[in-house]
Amino acid sequence: MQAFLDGCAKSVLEGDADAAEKLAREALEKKYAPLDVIEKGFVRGIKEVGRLWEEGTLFLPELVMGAEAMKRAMAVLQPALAKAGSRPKSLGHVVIGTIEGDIHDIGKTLVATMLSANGFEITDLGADVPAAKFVDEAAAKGAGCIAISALLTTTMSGQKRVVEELKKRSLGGTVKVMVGGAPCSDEWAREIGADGYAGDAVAAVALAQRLVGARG
Ligand code: B1M
Repeated sequence: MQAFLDGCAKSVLEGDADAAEKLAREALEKKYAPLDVIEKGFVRGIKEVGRLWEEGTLFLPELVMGAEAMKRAMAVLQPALAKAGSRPKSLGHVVIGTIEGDIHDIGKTLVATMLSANGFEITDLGADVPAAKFVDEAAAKGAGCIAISALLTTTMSGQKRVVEELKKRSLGGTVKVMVGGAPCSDEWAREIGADGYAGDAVAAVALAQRLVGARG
């Protein structure tokens, strides 16, 4: 199994989308747990790409190719992930998206899939979403929670704007806010008045259950 996971990480590191897709299909054939293959294989690869890019060993085209490989693998694995945990009853409605100015959507989509697989109804607004749009959608859908992803230190302040927008419309407290993404933390969530922070997709499910799951 470890050699297989190493191969998954390598396919992303080398920006080889065909290999990544092939390995994702192989994982399904071998009945490996999709979340393990994503987190311990492909995500390890994309994190290494990010690290090498930051230290100047890789360049932007290679970062883009790594992301493409990652997305091709995710496209194969995400439906299986959603099916694996599918639950008939809705635990509550979550509006999710990546904040304005930020196009990173791989982690957000993984979180959305995991929430859906665990019984939450999801409205996924995609990436580069203005603060007001989160609030508009939550109000329109009667959502109990807004989940905001931010991967850039320059965009995370947008999460605060969502909290402020909720307060402005007297929805603060009624609609819970959870934040996530690499630059975020528990401390950041507290600082901006969000209801919680989750470090990965599994933690995001637990947090959503705590914040809104009990409401039914
Ligand atoms: Co960019 N990028 N990128 N990038 N990128 C980072 C984030 C960076 C850390 C790389 C680095 O320097 N090492 C850096 C940010 C530095 C900073 O702000 N301090 C960076 C930069 C600078 C940039 C650009 C500015 C580069 C440029 O153009 N000069 C540019 C920004 C464009 C923009 O958004 N306006 C850019 C572009 C890109 C690509 C398009 C090439 C591509 C994104 C493709 C896509 O998403 N469609 C990309 C990628 C792939 C990365 C890295 C390498 C990987 C991100 C990823 O997909 N990780 C990233 C480095 C890194 O994160 N180590 C990097 C895998 C994913 C499963 O993990 O998203 O962390 P993650 O999600 C996790 C958790 O964080 C959590 O759960 C997920 C699953 O476990 N989580 C949540 C996420 N959202 C959550 C929400 C929740 C709860 C949990 O509830 C609300």
